Amino acid sequence: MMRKYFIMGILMCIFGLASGGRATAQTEGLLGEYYGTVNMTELRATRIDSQVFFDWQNGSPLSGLGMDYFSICWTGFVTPVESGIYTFYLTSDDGVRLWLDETMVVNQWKGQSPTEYSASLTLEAGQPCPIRIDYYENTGGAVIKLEWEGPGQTRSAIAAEYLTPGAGIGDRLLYWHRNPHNLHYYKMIGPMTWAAGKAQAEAMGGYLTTINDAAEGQWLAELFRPVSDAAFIGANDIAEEGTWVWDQTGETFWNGLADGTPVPGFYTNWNSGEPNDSSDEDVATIYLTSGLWNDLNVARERYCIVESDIGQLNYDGPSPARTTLQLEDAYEVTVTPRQPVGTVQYQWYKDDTPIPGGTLAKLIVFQVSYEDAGLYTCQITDETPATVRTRAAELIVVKKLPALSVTGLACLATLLAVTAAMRKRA
Ligand SMILES: [Ca+2]
Ligand SMILES: [Ca+2]
Ligand SMILES: [Ca+2]
Ligand SMILES: [Ca+2]
Repeated sequence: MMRKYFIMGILMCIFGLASGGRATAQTEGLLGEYYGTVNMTELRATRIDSQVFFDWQNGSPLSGLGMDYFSICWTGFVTPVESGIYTFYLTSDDGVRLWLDETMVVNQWKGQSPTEYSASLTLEAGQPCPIRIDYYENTGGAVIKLEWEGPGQTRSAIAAEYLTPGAGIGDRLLYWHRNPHNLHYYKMIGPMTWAAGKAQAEAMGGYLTTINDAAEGQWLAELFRPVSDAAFIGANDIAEEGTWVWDQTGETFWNGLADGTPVPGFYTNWNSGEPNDSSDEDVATIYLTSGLWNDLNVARERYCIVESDIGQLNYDGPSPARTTLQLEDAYEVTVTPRQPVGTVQYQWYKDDTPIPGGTLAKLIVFQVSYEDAGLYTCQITDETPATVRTRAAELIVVKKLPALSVTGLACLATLLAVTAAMRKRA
């Protein structure tokens, strides 16, 4: 068994930045994540864009993406050579948001013909400043242009030499998102009932989110607003009507209806007139547009926000997800962790049995046999420590088809002709 698995590592090309130094040529630009929906879900492609200065008109930004109904997130850093006040200009059709130095400075997430927005910020020479642009295209023309002007810099597109790619945000419905304020991880699942969301959250090592303060609620609303208007949180009064508890700890934080009282020390953010227990409502949602809360019936289905205090790992793959091979072909399957911390360890499994020596990102099985058909998963672990068992990739093995020779084809044609002639006579 051991001999059969040849494992190859993926060459990790690290383009190191000398401390405080500029990016090397290979990494200049911003990381663009291209999504197949206007909600920044269904990640279709990532690439480094040397500039964000596009007018796709009625076309598509890349193959695999439609002409309409897509969204893009660009992340990275902008590093000026002179200190001073810089003005950033965004021209967008349709919606756009801009973050500079982790602060949202443009929030125009709406359908619109090309419209210019701007924001100014003091930058220091040689200091990378985090930048992020969210963009979506509905229908018709599609434009997104990022420009700047500042000391010794006339208004122009930000050239690649001032840009360094970031890590991206990933798919909101596939990835865990780390909150830089409390270092917890969050993921959106669903839509489903509150009870189903609770069960899945616990299976993932988390819980339906406890919103501890305004900062956490606001961060969640900004993060998941593109996906949905509202999502379930851990608040509920299932056990006792009017006694609102957080599911994670069971602690009571609110007593009564809208005219009730908060338990001292707990944060609450009910919408006006809520909770109202209208026709029996025992679980709470957060409106992602405003951050306000509402109680809802347990039978309703919504997206659910999962919070995790333990490290969580994002990954792409395994790729390909499904492979059909003939006997003796070679099988290759790869997983790609995103933004792991420190050294990453891998262990591949076939049908839940560890594969000896299957300990790198890429698994290769030379000359597959029927016994190799099955489901392949990989346990990925980093130094957070976070660990995840990936989705499964399926391998199907079929009989080796003999190559048809010219003679064989000629015989077949003759046979068919003779059969047809005999049928006609009969
Ligand atoms: Ca448009
Ligand atoms: Ca929390
Ligand atoms: Ca209730
Ligand atoms: Ca309500």
